[in-house]
Amino acid sequence: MGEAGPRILVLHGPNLNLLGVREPEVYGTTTLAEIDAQIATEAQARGATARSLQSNHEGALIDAIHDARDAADGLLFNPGAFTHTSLALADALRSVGLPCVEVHLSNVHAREPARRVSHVAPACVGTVTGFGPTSYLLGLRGLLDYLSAHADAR
Ligand code: CA2
Repeated sequence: MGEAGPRILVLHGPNLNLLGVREPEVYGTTTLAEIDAQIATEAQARGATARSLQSNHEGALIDAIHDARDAADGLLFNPGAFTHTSLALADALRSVGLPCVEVHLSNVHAREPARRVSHVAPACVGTVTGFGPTSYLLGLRGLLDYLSAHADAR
């Protein structure tokens, strides 16, 4: 961990670039830029820094996870629908060994059965699901507390 405090990489998966623009009845009216600004403010208040990246491409997300090995101390990750399909993202998380918190806007357990399955969750230290944009802030809090508690291990 650097002197500037923990460095958090926030990753958003497919279609989340449309937040606040399409289907507000399902995913709300807050845009991704607004969520990223809230995360950055909250991170700063906790002495951390947060950088955000959204991609609709599984390979780009895998590359970002690999790059995070040297550039971040922890990951906050909404893998979108890749959550339910991607062993490759789970493998990438395991391969870098960085603590990751999985977050979802919707309560995936209250939706279709296929969304109750997460391939990513077993490679994460925890999951927050169902609180809209607040899921990210709760996840950030959990991740920063986890990093403080495990500071010696890194
Ligand atoms: O609840 C979540 O955060 C999800 O990761 C969102 C994914 C969904 O496939 C997961 O099961 C749960 C979908 C993101 C789609 O985002 C949109 C945003 C605006 C309009 C349409 C889709």
